[in-house]
Amino acid sequence: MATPKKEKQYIWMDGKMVDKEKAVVPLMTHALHYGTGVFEGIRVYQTPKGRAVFRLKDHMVRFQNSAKALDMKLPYSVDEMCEAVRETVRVNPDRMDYIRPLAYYGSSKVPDKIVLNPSAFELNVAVALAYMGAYLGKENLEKGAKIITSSWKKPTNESTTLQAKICGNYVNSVICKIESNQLGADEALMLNSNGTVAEGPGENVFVIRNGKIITPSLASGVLEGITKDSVVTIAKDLGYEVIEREITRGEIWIADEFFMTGTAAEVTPCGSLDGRAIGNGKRGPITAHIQETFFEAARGKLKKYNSWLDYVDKK
Ligand code: PPE
Repeated sequence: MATPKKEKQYIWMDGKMVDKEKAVVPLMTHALHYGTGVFEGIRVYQTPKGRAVFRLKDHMVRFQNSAKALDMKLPYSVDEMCEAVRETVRVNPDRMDYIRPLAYYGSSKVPDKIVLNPSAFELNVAVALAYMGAYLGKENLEKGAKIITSSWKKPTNESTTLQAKICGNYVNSVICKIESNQLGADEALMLNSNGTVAEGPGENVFVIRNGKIITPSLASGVLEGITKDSVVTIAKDLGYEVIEREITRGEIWIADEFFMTGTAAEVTPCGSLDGRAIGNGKRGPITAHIQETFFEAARGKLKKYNSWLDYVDKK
């Protein structure tokens, strides 16, 4: 393949680099009707050594695991998917900071069929790029986001697997997101059906009380966040105690600090819940410490976390 020109955009589709305009899917795609796709979200950061993909392998391992939930047999290995991602970043414009791998059930192999069981449908895999910027607003990275408790609950661990990033699961997140934005908030806080705190529509959550950092475990109905894992590692390295346990909504009102983490959200402090200030209503000192370290690590400024970065630009 000739090296594509930089100003154009490309999407990797089933092993080939395709012009973005030509990367289209048929209307009778199974995933469009039933949400039978799995996806990832990965950041690309600018570093002194060019662009770097953050924790690429960990994301592609999770991608393979998500696929298992829908009994998808991906025709590409983790290493092959990592290379597909690197190549897609290389051929696309520099400003694209977010990677979206997607595997989905496509067209029926039996003519004219549309049925729930996806076993007779093609399996397609793609890697696309997007521009994300600051997910909950640039100013909120300092000021703190406004969040509300969603009136909708997270699906339970009994109704689906929340450890997999299944497209259809995200309808719940979309409903919560619409509700929070319509009520003037930046983001929703989702409780589980036990009434304890789960996570945001696309973020894990952390509460800080008396210098200790607390985050819900998988049993609360949360995704195994890769940013969460990075933040836990950083927090421990900085000497903080990190505890995984259930969190109640009421605890957030008496917390000193509260923040959300995610690939898109990075480390975003939250200043208020349901109109009431959390702590002093601003980004707190521990959140700031962790956030600053996280950004330095992601931007290739801390040797210690260099193994988290996959440099894509050949120098
Ligand atoms: N919980 C959920 C439900 C979730 O979707 C994400 C990622 C996280 C936690 C944090 O996981 P991690 O990215 O591995 O730290 N949400 C992705 C999708 C966001 C979107 O709007 O789309 C993301 O951040 O890329």
